[in-house]
Amino acid sequence: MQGTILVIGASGQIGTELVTALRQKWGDKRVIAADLRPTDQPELLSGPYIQLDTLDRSAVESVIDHYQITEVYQLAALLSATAERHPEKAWDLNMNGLFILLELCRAGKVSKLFWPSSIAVFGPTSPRLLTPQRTIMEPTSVYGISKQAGERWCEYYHLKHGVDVRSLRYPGLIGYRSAPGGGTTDYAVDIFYSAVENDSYTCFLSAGTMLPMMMMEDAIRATIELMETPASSVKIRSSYNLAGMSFTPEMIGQEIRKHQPGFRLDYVPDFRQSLADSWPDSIDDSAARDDWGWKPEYDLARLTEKMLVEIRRKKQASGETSGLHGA
Ligand code: NAD
Ligand code: AKB
Repeated sequence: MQGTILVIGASGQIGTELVTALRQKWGDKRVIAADLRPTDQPELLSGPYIQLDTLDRSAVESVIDHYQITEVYQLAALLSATAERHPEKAWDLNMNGLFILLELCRAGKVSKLFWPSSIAVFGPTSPRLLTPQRTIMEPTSVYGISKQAGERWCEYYHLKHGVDVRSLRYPGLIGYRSAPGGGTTDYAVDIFYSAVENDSYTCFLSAGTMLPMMMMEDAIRATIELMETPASSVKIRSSYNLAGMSFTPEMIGQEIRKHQPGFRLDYVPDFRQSLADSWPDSIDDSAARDDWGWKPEYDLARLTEKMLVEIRRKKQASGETSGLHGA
């Protein structure tokens, strides 16, 4: 990679981890982290961090010029649950945030763009099991509609203008370094914090809701691997299906009980249930495997162990820190 990278939406769940991984690879100064919000997170402040509204085209362009940006990761979006509450804002951010970047690529200001899609592009009429790369896609959520439209725009800009845009349909992402924001799959992160803190959890999805999921480390690796693939091998310019594992809340509960036998799981489904019910159970990601060698590393057992160990470690460290402050 030559030049400088800009990550927009850097303070979010994925951004925080992606900035860390990119800085480890390319150095702190070559990765510019940007978000609407200010931050006090040390991992984001290890290199340049700027406050930026991705919907302000001239501000985005100035940043690209100033830092001589060659690659952009556009992560700013409203996720599924928040988008249902704010449809207009979601459409504006999820669409125009992408559109501005596609236009800047077309104008030759940026040479490569990453934009994430989601399993939410599928809907109740898509095949639920091993949902294929190309199939019926009739999303019923505001978020899914915006992601599907975004995919079409990405492919259009590639075919019509030769824009080098790359995308993954992420499943629900699970990590311990950063908190999720406004998604339907967030329960699969919350459950681990609650298990460590309270040995119990009340889930907003029903016990048998099967969804595609992935450990954050796998998702970050997939993102960087896709961006490093030679352009000629990136055959899909809408977005690649990407799979890690599939499980239900009850299945994570059983896995947690292997480490905490007394763990209690209750269910009070809310409006997010209907979003989850419209999404696939599992994903066929053979195109990603064939085109650029994708292979996940984490299964549910490994993910559960890692989440519990790391959250306990974090809790212990913050307890030790607050003890020091209190002394
Ligand atoms: P997040 O909500 O945690 O982070 C989004 C970030 O964007 C936030 O820090 C927010 O402050 C920032 N932002 C919002 N409006 C902005 C604006 N106008 N200008 C600049 N920044 C702005 O989301 P995430 O989980 O990190 O997801 C990132 C991307 O990945 C999104 O496009 C999302 O749809 C996609 N995705 C995420 C998941 C997942 O499980 N986390 C799954 C599928 C797809
Ligand atoms: C959400 O639940 O909204 C996201 C996603 C699957 O896109 N995690």
